[in-house]
Amino acid sequence: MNTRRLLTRRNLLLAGLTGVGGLLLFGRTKKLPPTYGHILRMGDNLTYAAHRLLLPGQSLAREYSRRDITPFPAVFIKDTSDPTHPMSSESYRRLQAGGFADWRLRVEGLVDRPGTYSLADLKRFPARTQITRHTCEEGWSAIGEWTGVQLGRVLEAAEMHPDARFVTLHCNDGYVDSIDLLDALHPQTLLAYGMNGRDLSLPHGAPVRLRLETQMGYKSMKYVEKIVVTSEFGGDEGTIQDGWSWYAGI
Ligand SMILES: Nc1nc2c(c(=O)[nH]1)N[C@H]1C(S)=C(S)[C@@H](COP(=O)(O)O)O[C@H]1N2
Ligand SMILES: [Mo]
Repeated sequence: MNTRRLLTRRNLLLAGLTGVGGLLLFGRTKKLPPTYGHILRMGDNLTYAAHRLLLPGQSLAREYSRRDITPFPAVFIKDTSDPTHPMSSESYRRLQAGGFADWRLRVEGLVDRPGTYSLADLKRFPARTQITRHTCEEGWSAIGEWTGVQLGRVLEAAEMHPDARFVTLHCNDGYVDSIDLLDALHPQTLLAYGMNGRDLSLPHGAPVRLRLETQMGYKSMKYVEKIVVTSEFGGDEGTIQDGWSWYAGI
């Protein structure tokens, strides 16, 4: 195949829904199982294996239409009385008042191009909008419209190393959690900056939150400010320590 055809094919793939993930995952998936087998708790491991077996590749979460959108209750906000919580913090409110112009997202770890992105930088990537159902482990669910950049595109720009396996996200309220590359590169996994046609609000995680449509609501991290690519399982501080399962596939 000549270079031109290769490039065309690559562009076509990138334009497609599964392009980013498909390209990057090729040749990587076979390296995944041993890591999980050793480190995950048995229950997680079984759920994980079952999902990966039943839903190979990148099956999409159901998408809804505009008329299905429900008013989104911002129910899961931990203790916002802590003055450092983004909902209460003076400096965070100043950041918001300035349209988050001074906000930055850091991408680092096992990447050739670590970097710092402004909100405007993220908005320069192609945007994706999807209407999906958020399901909280506490028993409520709601449908909302999300707009953002596919996490896979940002990871692609960062040029991950071949041994990359996990992506850990750090949030301004101290929440830290990780996902595997399959979920990170899933076409519906977004760094979302818009909700229901507006800028993401502070209760919902402004300026940027993760939308992870393949797992329960608590994995859709709000106030994301650092992304670290790793080869080892870790960054589970936000879930396993709280008694929640690391893998919460739906
Ligand atoms: N940084 C951060 N992200 C978070 C949480 C949180 O407390 N902090 N709560 C999680 C939980 S349990 C849920 S159900 C959703 C709630 O999202 P919403 O407030 O937009 O409805 O955010 C998730 N992401
Ligand atoms: Mo939740």
